[in-house]
Order: sequence, then C-alpha cells, then structure tokens
Amino acid sequence: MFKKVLIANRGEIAMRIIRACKELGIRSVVAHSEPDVDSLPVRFADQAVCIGPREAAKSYLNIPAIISAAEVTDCDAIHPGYGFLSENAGFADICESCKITFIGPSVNNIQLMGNKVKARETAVQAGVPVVPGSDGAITDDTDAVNTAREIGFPVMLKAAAGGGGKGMRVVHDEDELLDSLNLVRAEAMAAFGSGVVYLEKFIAEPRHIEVQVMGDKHGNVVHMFERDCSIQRRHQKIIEEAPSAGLGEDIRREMGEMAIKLVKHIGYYTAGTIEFLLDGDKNFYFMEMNTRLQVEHPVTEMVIGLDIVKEQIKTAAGRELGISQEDIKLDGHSIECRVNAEDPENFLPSSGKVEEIYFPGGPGVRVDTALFAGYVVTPFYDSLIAKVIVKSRTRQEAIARMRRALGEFHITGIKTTIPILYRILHSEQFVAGNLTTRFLEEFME
Ligand code: MV4
Repeated sequence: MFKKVLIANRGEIAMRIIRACKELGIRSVVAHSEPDVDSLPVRFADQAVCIGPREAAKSYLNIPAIISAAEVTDCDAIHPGYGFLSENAGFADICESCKITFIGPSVNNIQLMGNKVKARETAVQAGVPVVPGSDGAITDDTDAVNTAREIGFPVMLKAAAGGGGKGMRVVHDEDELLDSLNLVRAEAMAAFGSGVVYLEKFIAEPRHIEVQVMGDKHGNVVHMFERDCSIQRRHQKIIEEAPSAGLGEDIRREMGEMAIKLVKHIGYYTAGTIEFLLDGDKNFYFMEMNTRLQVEHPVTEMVIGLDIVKEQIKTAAGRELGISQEDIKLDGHSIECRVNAEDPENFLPSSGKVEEIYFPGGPGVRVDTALFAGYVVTPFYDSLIAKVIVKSRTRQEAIARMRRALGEFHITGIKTTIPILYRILHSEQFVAGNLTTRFLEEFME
C-alpha cells in the first residue's frame, strides 16, 4: 500500500480524499495555493505544501510545482480529485515517468475517452449503443449534409475535444447546418485547439443517467449502478440521486452490462463513469465517459455501502477489488444537493466571510464540505461549498429527509443556493420523479 499520498486538489474533495487516506493508514499531503493556506484540508492533512498563487493556472494546474511537492514530501502517489488535472493525460504521464502513481486511469484511457469521436467509436466496437450519427468525424460540408439527411433533423454538432456541454449546437434544419458547422468548428478550435466535429441525432428532453464503474489492475471490473443527474443548470449538476426513478430493473441491468462491456474493452482499472442519455421511449445511448472520481460519487456510496475513494486508492496500489458484481446490491435511495456560494436570485458567485454556520445532521444525513465559521469564500475557484447527501429507504423518504436537512442548514455571511434547492425539493415534478435535462429551465420560469 502507499505510504503517503499527495492531494492535488482543494475544498470538499480534498477533505474526502484525506478521510479515505486516514482510514487506510496512509499519510496525506495537500498541495495548496497561497489563499488556501487557511483552509480545512491544510489543517486536516498530515502535511501541506504551497504550490503557487491563487490563479489555478499557477497552482492547482502547475504540474512542475505539484510534482516537486510530491517529490520533496516523498509521496508514492498523487490523487487529482475532480476537475483541475484529473483528466490531463500529460500529467498522468509525467507522474508515471517520475515513479509516482497517478490515482486514476492509464494515459491511454484518458486520451481515448477525452476524444469524443474516439470514445464513440470505441463504444461501437465494444457493442454499446450510441446515438445514431456520423461514422467518426465530419470530414467536409457534403459529409455533414448527407449524414444529417440520413439520420433526420434535428441533429447536434459536437466538438471531438468538447464534453460537459462545451462546443455543441443543435441544428433544426438543413438551412442552418453549414453555418452551424463553421460556428462549432471555430468555437472548438478557439476553446480546445481542435476543430474536429461530429454529428448525432438530437435527443429531445432526455434523462442524464450515468453508471459508476470500478476496475482493478488484475482485469476485474464491477458497476455500482446508476445515478440520475438530470437536474442541472448550464451543464452544472445541482441535484443527483441513486437509483434513478426513471429506470426499471431491466434497463438498469442492461445499462450496467453495457458499462461493463465498455470498460472491459478498454482495460480500465480505476473509478470511472459511463454517461448515457435515456430518451422518452427508454432507449439509452452512450454519450461520454468520465475518467475520474465525480462530485456526485457519494450518492452511490450511500446506496451500495462501499467507499469509492478507498477502493480507488487500493486498486491504484495494485490490490484486487475485494468485491464481485453479485456482492453489490442497491439498498434504499440517496439524494445529493450541491450547495453553491451564489446569489439564489441570479446565480452570481457570492464571496465573503462565513459568519455563523450550522450543518444538518441526524439519521441518514451526510455533509461533505470544507467550510467552517470564519472561512473566507473567495471568487477564485468553483462555487461549490458543500454537498448535502441523504439516504433513506424510499425516494419519498429521502425527499422528506432532504427537505428536513436543507431546513437545518444555517449559514450567514455569504449567499447560497439553498433556497433554490429547497424549492426544487418541494416541486410537484421533482416529487413525481419526472426529471429531464430541461427540468430546471422549466422550473425556473
Ligand atoms: C446530447 C443531447 C441530446 N442529443 N446529445 C450535454 C453535455 C454533453 N455531455 C452532451 N450533452 C448533450 N448531448 C444528443 N445527441 C443533449 C445534451 C444535453 C445534456 C445532457 C446531459 C445533461 C444535461 C444536458 C443539457 C443540455 C443538453
């Protein structure tokens, strides 16, 4: 097992990784930016190293500084958390060259899934359903027109280097197609340095369902069922739950099997997520794979009773997965609400000093956060400040528990999105489980 792990991240996820290390008897070192010197992870880790100023590009994305921090503190592994360097193949490669284990997938798997055209092709090869669309990248204008005609409008143009909602556009008819193609190409070139674009049938009002997977370096892989992440705003998830109210046992089993097929096909050996779109007729299609630990992993932990971060660290160290697929059983229902430091009126970031804070507790409530009274929320990083996670026997009981938990959450000094979360938890549509990716737009009207 590792002796010491460097955490190249901040906030609640740094806390989460420190906790996993502690339970495994591994020492932790947190690499932090200058303003984060007073943060909770810095206090909770065994050691801390400053890696640069507040700008992420000069600290949390500063590869030489992070590698140096790991070397001077004698760490055998680096956990990147989510965001920042977690899906950076170059970083994973440098870690391995320096004989530091990157707690994540192989360089090859990161590159493969980072390219959405290749990811789609790989899914096809593995026998996993994908949205009807182009065979690989769109080569030229005639190719775009022919493919779109074949599959029928509306279609969606997507950048191969995109993902998470960046570099994509819905095209309603042929008149719009070529202008849109040039637009997406230009946007993709500016944002990702690659103008490669592909095309898919546009699935209207889908659910976003993702399957958690976990592999080891001995060829074992399991899935841990799905999360429903349909409640999002501008591609930022707000509420996630497990299991999804939109799946029956048959689709759930098929989706799990498809996720396993894909990860076995690529030799994946760590925690990952296979994203699917589920249409109104319950057809599901592979969309993307996230080759990292995700923000919403706790809802899965709550319903299967496993610690995903501990499993991720153990398998990175070469241990075999201690569990087989038959051992993984769904128990109850879990919901996560993301609390953001934002003005609930307009979603603008809110910064300042946290004056008073009281976290919800009691049966079936978990709060993942790095907040404390006196902490200063800065505008330099993501506005996620806490995740409230509940677990109960049924979805309705979990909703009641989340309403209760949000009601107990008291914070002064900064504005948060708690009032919005509270309203969603009381909406008829949410209670009925009628979730689509358009839920929030319709709800906010
Ligand atoms: C789609 C789609 C409809 N049809 N692809 C958004 C993020 C990126 N991962 C892909 N996305 C979508 N791809 C086809 N063929 C709708 C979306 C989409 C979406 C997906 C998941 C969650 C929220 C979303 C919000 C808007 C659009």
